[in-house]
Amino acid sequence: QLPAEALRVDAGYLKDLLGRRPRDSHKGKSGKVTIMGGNYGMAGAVRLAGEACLRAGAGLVTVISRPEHQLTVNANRPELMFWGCELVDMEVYLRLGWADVLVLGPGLGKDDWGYNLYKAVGLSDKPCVLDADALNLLSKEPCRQVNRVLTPHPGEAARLLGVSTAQIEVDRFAAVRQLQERFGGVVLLKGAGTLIYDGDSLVVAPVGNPGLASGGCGDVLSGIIAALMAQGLDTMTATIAGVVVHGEAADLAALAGERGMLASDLMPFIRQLVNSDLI
Ligand code: NPW
Ligand code: AMP
Ligand code: MG
Repeated sequence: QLPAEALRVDAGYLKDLLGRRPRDSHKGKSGKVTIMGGNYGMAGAVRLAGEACLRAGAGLVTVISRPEHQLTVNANRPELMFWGCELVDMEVYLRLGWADVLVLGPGLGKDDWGYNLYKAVGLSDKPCVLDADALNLLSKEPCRQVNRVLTPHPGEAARLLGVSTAQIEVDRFAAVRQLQERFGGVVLLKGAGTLIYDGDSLVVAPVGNPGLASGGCGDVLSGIIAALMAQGLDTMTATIAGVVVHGEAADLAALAGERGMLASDLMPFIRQLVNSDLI
């Protein structure tokens, strides 16, 4: 049952949203994003988030990951900048200062390396997107923050609220409200019929398709949202638009079949959609 106050969005939401780049634009003006994660075995997660971030229009994207992951992150994607971080020290804080927007979580893992990056982001006042393992860390050290987007799937939402995944799914509207009340900012509850709530507006985005039910698709979404924030959209608008771009890209990719669709298959369509208000 859709609450009366819920706003449904679809591809029409992208109309007149980004506009044409000014003639005098340059990479520094198109938004700088730093994406952190990619612990052992999960370098692909930050590679996917980084590539999606570039395709959604960010001017400069830096990935901070394990040093041994540089080749994986940059293979066939040399446009991504990379900083290999072994120890989380003062240099990390300086590098966070460079970015307009931070993403923490894709493939971050649960060890001290990930935890130290989580603490560094917590001390920064930058707008950020927290996804994946950053949400698992947040569930252990809860804190409220305004300038932040949380992107849990139902399993992560369950950890954040200390309930089962089934309890989240039985009333997704209640879950997204509770998450926002407890943690602040913009909360995006993933799944078929994504919900977005900022404490004021409740948005339902029935976009995308089951082709998205494969590894890496959520990592792509976090990169898209960060790119839109870095291009000047406020956190709520960027989150809604990001979900729409992601879902519509999935529908275009699924023309070749939902089964076997890969997160990487979304990339060319992300570019098409962030330019779609110009067509
Ligand atoms: P169940 O089984 O139903 O109780 P995890 P993860 C639930 C990285 N990745 N509806 C479901 O629970 C990520 O970025 C790296 C209902 C499921 O078993 C993370 O850092 C990749 N339930 C890390 O891996 C590609 C749902 O949550 C459980 C649901 C772990 O992330 C893959 C899984 O959650 C991946 O992105 C839904 N729609 N969705 C790479 N190439 O490097 C999820 N659940 O344990 O947090 O594991 O999401 O795979
Ligand atoms: P993650 O679980 O973090 O990899 O994120 C998966 C992404 O795919 C989220 O944006 C989900 O909303 C989306 N997704 C997964 N399954 C479906 C589905 N059956 N229909 C629509 N979107 C889905
Ligand atoms: Mg995920």
